[in-house]
Amino acid sequence: MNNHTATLSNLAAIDAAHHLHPFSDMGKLNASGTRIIERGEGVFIYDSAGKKYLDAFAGLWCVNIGYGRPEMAAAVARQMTELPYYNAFFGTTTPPATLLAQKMTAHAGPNMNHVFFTNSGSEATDTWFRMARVYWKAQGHPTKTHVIARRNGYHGSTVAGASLGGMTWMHEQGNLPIDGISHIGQPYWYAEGGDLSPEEFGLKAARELEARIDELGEENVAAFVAEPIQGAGGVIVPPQTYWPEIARICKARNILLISDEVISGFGRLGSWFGYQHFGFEPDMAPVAKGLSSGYLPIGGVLVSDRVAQVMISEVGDFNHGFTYSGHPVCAAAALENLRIIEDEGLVERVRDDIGPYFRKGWESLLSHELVGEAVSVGLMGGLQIAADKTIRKRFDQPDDVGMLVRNHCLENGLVMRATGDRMLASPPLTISRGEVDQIIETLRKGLDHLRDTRGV
Ligand code: PXG
Repeated sequence: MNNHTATLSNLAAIDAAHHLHPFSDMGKLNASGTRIIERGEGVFIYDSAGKKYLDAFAGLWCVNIGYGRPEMAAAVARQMTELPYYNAFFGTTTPPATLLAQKMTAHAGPNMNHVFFTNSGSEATDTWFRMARVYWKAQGHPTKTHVIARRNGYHGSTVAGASLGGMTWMHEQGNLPIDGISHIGQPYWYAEGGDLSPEEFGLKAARELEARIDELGEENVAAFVAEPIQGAGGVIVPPQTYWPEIARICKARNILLISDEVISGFGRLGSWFGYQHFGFEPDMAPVAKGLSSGYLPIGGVLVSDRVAQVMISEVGDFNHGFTYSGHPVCAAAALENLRIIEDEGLVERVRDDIGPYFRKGWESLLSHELVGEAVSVGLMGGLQIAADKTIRKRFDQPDDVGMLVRNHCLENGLVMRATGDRMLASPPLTISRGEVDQIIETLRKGLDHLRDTRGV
């Protein structure tokens, strides 16, 4: 055994001794041991025991072009050799950063022509949060500072990100949310729609925004933020009436509309951005994940002409930025990733071919007695587990049922994500039809396992 294999065989112990993981109960994790992922190819990943998994979650909603692309490695190596780092602070830029800003905005619609670069989605959240307040102050409205977000939304893990997110179990750690942020309800018809039709409930959920703005006073509200489809919250697809009404309210009350595109950007919904799928125009849009398919960390905020014009002509210095804003190697990776998405027509493929195929398979699970709802847009799917689907009754221990299905899938070589009693899928955009079939069949067996275990 050479030193390398000796270290590998010992990796779980080293990990338990030294590595604090994100969003994890470290006591439990150290006791059970971490799974070590060593290699990826296409939609598959391989662990240190050689076990192969179909990754129906694309890493963490991000590996849009699939694993193991040699073109990505080559692009990164080229840039590393040419110029591994330079900043964008003191009147300088690098070719990849500038070209990436051009390429991103080319897909973002006629009114979205600027980008501010960050390293992550959380930093993108902090960036638009500050920019929104700076924008209103420069416009002569210094009191317009309050930001409205939604319960069960997710916008990151920094102080502003976790505050804007609507996860109360995150707020409990670190005295959050910070001042100037409040939350309205989510458009989760299955759980909260009662006797209303989805369309009626969509309007009702949207009008909570109007009521909150009026309560706070329009002169005190800077912005509203939402994910086009809640991701971490459970792939909750809003009723059709929701987004048009939200867009109307933001316009009527003169507040900025922020579309969090960290998951929905770069093809996942069969459009370049989620707002294009739903047909509205945001004022700013944070992005990350699929921008580089996760090969290197990079994010940013797409900024509309309305906001950019004020930032450029009226603000002077915007005192905000990161050492690695527009990092040339990460930007080179993102450029190559976007080239692949364009050249392989992955956005159109999701919209016209594999997305509809996935939806057909996903909806076939509705025949299962424990499936109350199976919704998808493009390659983003949410499946509601129900104790009695005839009356939309959920299990008493939602986290347990989701985890049971998830673990069964994992044992059978499929990585899925469970949020409570919803199963989430978000595979690479390159997935084949046969691989989609494999997701559906393994998930169906996981649901059978839940039925048999629960004696339903
Ligand atoms: N906005 C959205 C909509 C996200 O999904 C972020 C912002 C923050 O991005 P960064 O790059 O800072 O993580 C995210 C991230 C999960 C899970 O369990 C989801 C995310 C992150 C971690 C876990 O579904 N999304």
